[in-house]
Amino acid sequence: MRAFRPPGGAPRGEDATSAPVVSNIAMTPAVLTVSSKNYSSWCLRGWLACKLAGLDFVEEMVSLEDPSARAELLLLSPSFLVPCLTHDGAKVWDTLAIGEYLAELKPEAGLLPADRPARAHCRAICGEMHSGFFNLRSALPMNLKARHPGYKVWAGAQADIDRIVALWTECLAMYGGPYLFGRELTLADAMYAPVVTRFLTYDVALNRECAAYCRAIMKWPAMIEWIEDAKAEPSELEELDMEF
Ligand SMILES: N[C@@H](CCC(=O)N[C@@H](CS)C(=O)NCC(=O)O)C(=O)O
Repeated sequence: MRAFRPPGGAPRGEDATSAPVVSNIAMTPAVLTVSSKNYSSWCLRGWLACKLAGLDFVEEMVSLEDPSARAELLLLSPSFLVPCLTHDGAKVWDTLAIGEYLAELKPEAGLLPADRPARAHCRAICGEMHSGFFNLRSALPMNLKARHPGYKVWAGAQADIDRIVALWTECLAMYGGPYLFGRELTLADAMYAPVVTRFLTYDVALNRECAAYCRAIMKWPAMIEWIEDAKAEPSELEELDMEF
């Protein structure tokens, strides 16, 4: 595990004229705590959202199997879950909340579409991912190193796949692609990126539009970077029967 930094960084604003305080703030980057890059789909989402926002951040990698790391994580993230973003006195330990925090912090980055109905649509499909698709998430866990050609998907997971294909197809038709909300990546693409990798890992057949969308996401430089790191990770879980 890499060392933790104290949450929040230097106190600010006590003496606005003090040069050392100002330079200290500038030197304190945001910290995103993540776990396995190969298995942790929520960490991938949070990390992509930070990249999309253009946030200056450092990664802290924790092993959730290490008891001392878990104890430290509990101090940092009351829910015991990662990803957790620590930035400028704020501690955010839920992926959707991280996305909303970043959208507020960096409105110019366009994590949420500018158009109000599109923004509402984007929030709705992000929420649907965050709170749903349990069958897909448990039956087809993210594993970036794996490939399962001809994988047999059971009916419950297929219903989730059908719903995702329907909502992607609708977005791609409404906003013109190549991303879910048009020409620019948004939080929705970060939320569904681990679904793209699952579809590739488990050889899920897709319509032409959705297959093109998957290709576009796999070309996103941040995705390429994360996947390279994931493939270089030494640890492998022998059995994985639920989303991690
Ligand atoms: N709803 C949470 C889910 C986060 C989550 O389940 N994270 C997993 C890793 S992907 C975790 O921290 N699990 C804790 C553990 O395995 O003990 C979010 O949106 O961030």
